[in-house]
This record gives sequence, C-alpha cells and structure tokens, in this order.
Amino acid sequence: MATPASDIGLIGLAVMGQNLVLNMADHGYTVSVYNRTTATTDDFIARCKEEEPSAERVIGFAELKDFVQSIKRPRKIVFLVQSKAVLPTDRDAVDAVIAQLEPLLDKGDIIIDGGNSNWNATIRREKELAPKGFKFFGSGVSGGELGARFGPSLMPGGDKAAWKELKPIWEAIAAKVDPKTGKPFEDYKKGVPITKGVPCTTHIGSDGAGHYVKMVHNGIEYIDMQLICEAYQLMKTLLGMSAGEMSKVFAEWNSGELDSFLIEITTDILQQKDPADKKGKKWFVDGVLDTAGQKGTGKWTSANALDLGIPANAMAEAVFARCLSAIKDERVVASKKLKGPKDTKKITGKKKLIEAIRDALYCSKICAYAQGFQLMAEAQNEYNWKLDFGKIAGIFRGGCIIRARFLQKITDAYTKDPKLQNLMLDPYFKKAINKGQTNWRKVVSTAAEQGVPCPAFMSALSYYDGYRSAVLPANLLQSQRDYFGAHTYERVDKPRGKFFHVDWPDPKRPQLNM
Ligand code: NBP
Repeated sequence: MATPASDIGLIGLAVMGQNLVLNMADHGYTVSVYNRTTATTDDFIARCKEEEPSAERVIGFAELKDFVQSIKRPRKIVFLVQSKAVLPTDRDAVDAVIAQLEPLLDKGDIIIDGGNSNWNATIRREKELAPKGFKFFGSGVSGGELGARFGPSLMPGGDKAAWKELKPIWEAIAAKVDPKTGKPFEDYKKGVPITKGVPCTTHIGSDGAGHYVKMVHNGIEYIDMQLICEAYQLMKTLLGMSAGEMSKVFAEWNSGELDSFLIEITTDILQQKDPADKKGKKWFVDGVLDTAGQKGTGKWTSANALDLGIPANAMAEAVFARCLSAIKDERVVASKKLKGPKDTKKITGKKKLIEAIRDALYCSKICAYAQGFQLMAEAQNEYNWKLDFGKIAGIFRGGCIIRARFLQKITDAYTKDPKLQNLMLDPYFKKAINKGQTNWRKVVSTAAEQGVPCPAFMSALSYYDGYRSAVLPANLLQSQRDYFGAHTYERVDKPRGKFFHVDWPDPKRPQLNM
C-alpha cells in the first residue's frame, strides 16, 4: 500500500466542494477528492489540469477505500454534500456518506460536515460518532462559491482537542481581515491567495454550535437583504427613482457606516442593464419577477427564536416577506380589489427622505443584529455551549455574505463587554439609534401613510420601542389569560414568583354606568 500523501480529503464535488478544494490546494495542501458520481471527479481533475496552477495537489479517486487510504492520519475528511435533515431523526446524504465511510476509518479520524446542515442533525451525528472514536465537526461555510474559492468565513463546531488538527488548514483557507481596521483583504480579486491578516474562523463550540451560528448568520443575511429591498422599494415608489439613480445612492451609502458586501452587490445589480433589451435602455432589476425563493435557514432561525422565546420579530418578518413575495398571483388579484390610503400627500424633499431612509436602514439593521445575537445568547444556555460573541462577530467581518464595516463595531462591543445584554445597549449603537430614530420614525410613518409595505423597518422599530418600554400592555393580556384559563397573574406590588387568581367574573366588580 502506498504511503498516504494527502493532508485532507473532500467528498462532494459540486460547486462548493470544488472551490474549497482549489482553495486548499492554493495554500499548499494536498487534497484527495471523491464524488458519488465518478464522472464529476474526472471532469474536476481535468478542469484542474487545464485551469488551475495548483492542480498537482488535487488527487481524484473512484473508490472510497482508496480515497480514505490516501489521507494522512489522523484523517481529516470534509463533506460538501447536499443536506436536507431538519429533525434529529431525519437522515440524508451526510448520513449516507458517514455510513459508507465508517468501516474504512480509524479511531481519532476527523469528519467535517461543511454543508448547511441543521444543528440538530449535527448534535445527533456527533453523539453517534463520538463513542466509536471518531471526531465529528459541523463547520458552517459562508461566502458562496467565491468565498469557498478564495476565502470563506468558517464556523467549526466540534471537539476542542481535535480542532488543533484542523485549525492550521481552516486558518489558511479562511478569509482574512486587516487586524487594525477589520476590513477584509480582497487580494483574491487579483487571483492571489490571501496569506496575511486575521483569519475569519474560530472554534465556535462543541457539536452543533458551528452549524447553529451559521444558521443565525443566514437568518441575519435574510433580514439584511430585506432591509435593503425596503429602502429600494421606498425610493422607487415614493420618489419615483430609477434603478440607475438608486445605484448612485447605494454607492454613496457604501462609502459610510453602511459599507457592506450586500450594499456593494446591490449597487452593481442596480447599475446593470437588461441583457434582453436590445436598445440597452431598460434596467436589469425591472425585468426580474418579484418573487423570492428560500432554502430554509431563515425559517429555521425564526422557528428556533419562537422555540427559545426570543423576540426576533424583524428576522421573522424577513422570512414572511419572502413568503408574501411568493404568492404573486394572489397579490396581482388583490391589487385590483383592495384599496390603499386615499388622501396621500405629495412627497417633497427628496434629498431629506433619502437620508431618512438611510437612517431607517441603519437603525433597523442594528435591531436585527441585536436579535441575532440575543438568539445565540439564549441558544448557548439551551444547548450547553459557551459562545464568544466578540470572536463570532470577528469572523463575520470577512468572507461571508453579511461582511460589513459595522461588524467591527459589534466585535468591539462584545470584546469590551462579553456579557453585553443587548447590542442596542452598547454606547456606540445606543448613540447611533438615538441619532437616527427621528428619521427612522419619519420613514415608517410616511410608508404607513402612503401604503408602502416595509415590514422589516416597521417591526424593527416596534422591537426597539418594545425593548425600551418598562411597561407593556401584558398586564391586560395576563388578566385575560387569568379570566378564561385561570392562568394566574403576578402583581406589581408583590415579589416576583407569587401568583394570584380572581374567580371571574368578579361579582364585586363595579358596574359600568352605560
Ligand atoms: P449540493 O447541495 O447541490 O449537493 C451536491 C453534492 O452532493 C454532489 O456532490 C452530489 O453527488 C452529492 N450527493 C448527493 Br445530492 N447525495 C449524495 C449521497 N447520497 N451520497 C454522496 N453524495 C451525495 O452542492 P453545493 O451547492 O456545492 O452545496 C454543498 C453544501 O454546501 C450543501 O449543504 C449546501 O447547503 C452548502 N452551501 C452551499 C452554498 C452555495 O452557495 N451553493 C453556500 C454555503 C453552503 P453527485 O454528484 O453524485 O450527485
């Protein structure tokens, strides 16, 4: 038998797998690759030979046994296969590959699931594999195809001791940020592998922690995208601005505190002309049908927020907004039957309204991130993890879809105060909301008056106002619960934890003089 020569193995050669392999090879690692359909492996090896300078470091295998034996021990084998399991009992391609691999592995070998697996499945797999002596990691990979190729944000969860084995490779292939500014190094745009800077990866925690944090990252991505879309909708509907005109506004926003990957790509999209328009006059975005798809991570985040009792209303609105967009036919019928406000005032002061929309976007974004981090804070109690929010925000600064200048501020906030109760209470963010809230309220009220939907702006504002309210109307709500269900209530003038009940309807209650 030949001496194992590969540093790592990868199974699953679709778009993410291929790009991650090339990234590893660029950084000097020898990678064994295997795919269920061997023709894909052959095509990939041929592509490597033709296109990639580091091709000699990628070795393809048709047999799983040969693939496993080619990897140095303890073996590190990454999966990038389709993941569908949601409930702990669900089985999918990841389980199928584990079952095929198990008889071929040795104790101490490390399996890393780099797909978007549900954290429940990752917890279950880790529990099943640990007694057999295998180390199982769930590692979120964010940044899409380009990220995988040139530097993703990597969120590994699993055995702390085994992380030492994985760390050098993960740090090499991850995105890197400037240690002084927190800005990502983007030399990859010149085709150069990034070797300097702080890597966007850290050991997140045990078992499902990495996949959980990746899921919340995706939930935040949903709301970030929705907020940008609402800003676009308001400028388009209230100010009649064209896509081209709006792209200039987004470009300007991208030079300030909203600087982010998602604002940057929005600028590009809005500049794009429709390739189907021969005269080159129409904007690309105007030709795209207004229905959005989703794969499930946003829904998982919101469902988990409900399970854990965390008020992540803006994040849920982002998912519902996609659901509403998907019922296009119903909306078209309703648009002819349901009326909006009658006496709408003409909008004046374009420049001021654009500024106000910018402030509404920034304030809502702060609330959305506050919700995401509150959710992770609760999850660590629920699932027995110890999460470092400064480090988590730090690895979101580069490589991933939500990368933004703003994440340096979140990193600073949690580094200064690791037990920060809510991001909105950090002095920087408190000040930012205070500065922007008049404009935020103006945008939300104008949208309501004019009948323009902006559910994420509105729910983020309700969250802000609710969170800063010492008193909410739940006194009446709990009274209703006590009335119809004898659910009892606590009193304002008695210590917490003492419960009372009234035999409703109270015969002694004063009668109304109607
Ligand atoms: P896909 O999610 O489309 O999965 C395709 C791969 O899974 C192919 O290699 C396929 O092999 C393999 N596969 C399937 Br399907 N069933 C299998 C089985 N029973 N046994 C072995 N292999 C099996 O690929 P992707 O888009 O590259 O994504 C990979 C993972 O990364 C997913 O979990 C995805 O959610 C996650 N992710 C994707 C992105 C993105 O931008 N695409 C971003 C971040 C994370 P075959 O060739 O034989 O059919």
